[in-house]
Amino acid sequence: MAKGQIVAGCLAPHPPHLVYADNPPQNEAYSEGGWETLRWGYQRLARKLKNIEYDAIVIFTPHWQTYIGTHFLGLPQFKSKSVDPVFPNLFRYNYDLTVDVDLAQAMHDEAHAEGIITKMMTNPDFRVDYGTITSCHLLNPEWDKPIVTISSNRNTHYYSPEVMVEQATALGRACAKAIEESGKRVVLVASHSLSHRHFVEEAPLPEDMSREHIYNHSQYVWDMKIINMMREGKSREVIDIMPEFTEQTMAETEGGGLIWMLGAMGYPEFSAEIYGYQSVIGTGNVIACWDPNDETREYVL
Ligand code: 2X7
Ligand code: FE2
Repeated sequence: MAKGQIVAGCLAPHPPHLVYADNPPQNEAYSEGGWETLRWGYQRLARKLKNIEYDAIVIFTPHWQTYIGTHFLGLPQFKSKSVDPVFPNLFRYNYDLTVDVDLAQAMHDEAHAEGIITKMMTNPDFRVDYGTITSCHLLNPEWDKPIVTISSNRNTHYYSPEVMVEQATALGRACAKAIEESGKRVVLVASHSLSHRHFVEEAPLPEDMSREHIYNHSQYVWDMKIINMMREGKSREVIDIMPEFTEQTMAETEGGGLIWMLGAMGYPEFSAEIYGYQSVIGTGNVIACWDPNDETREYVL
């Protein structure tokens, strides 16, 4: 059997606003659009993924927060309605998704062997978080690939951002090993924004783009610093300054997604493809892809 491999790694932010703005049949709310820079960027990345042969999407989400260990979706199907607890006016999404349980179990076992506390989620009534649903919907609106969702253990809050770096790195190493041994071709997804200071009052019309802007210039400067490092292929340096970035910008990197993904990919030294940057309720969101294939890697933006 050929060795499995990671065929792409995506940094895929999950503001539910982007799904709301797209008006897919699965979502109950109706919008007049909005946040096109990110939505068009996502559409372009989704077209790229369509041209890559792969077996499963493995997604790490900060909105499935676990306090004891790292959990993996562990049943072949989950079907329910996902409602954003903060924005139920925008996101009430009926999902019906399939899970690659063999791959999830293999990752669980490898992570356990690394000394990480792990658990398979086998409650059929478990409600999948909106981070998973949003990023997966925008990257693959057809939902024609099975997924594996990995929870985010709250290391940053229990201990420190430095402990998060160590734990998420170990998890990335374990997942990479499981993928290699599975023989599968896998797309990794770190589902989160960058800087995370946001507004405190919603506009009467959420998609009123005259109200959308960053709320703090230093957050923007930090985001640009990180994005430039991604462009320059400095992924190890991105991880090195992650604790400081996370603390200063309240960044959603606190959940460990990017650390996990870049660690699993062996800290790529090639440029990340950038598909768009825009604020959503003031948070900083970049869509980026690390394509290990020299022939298909592009300069997008
Ligand atoms: O979860 C989110 C997010 N990360 C960014 C923006 C808006 C809402 O929800
Ligand atoms: Fe979020």
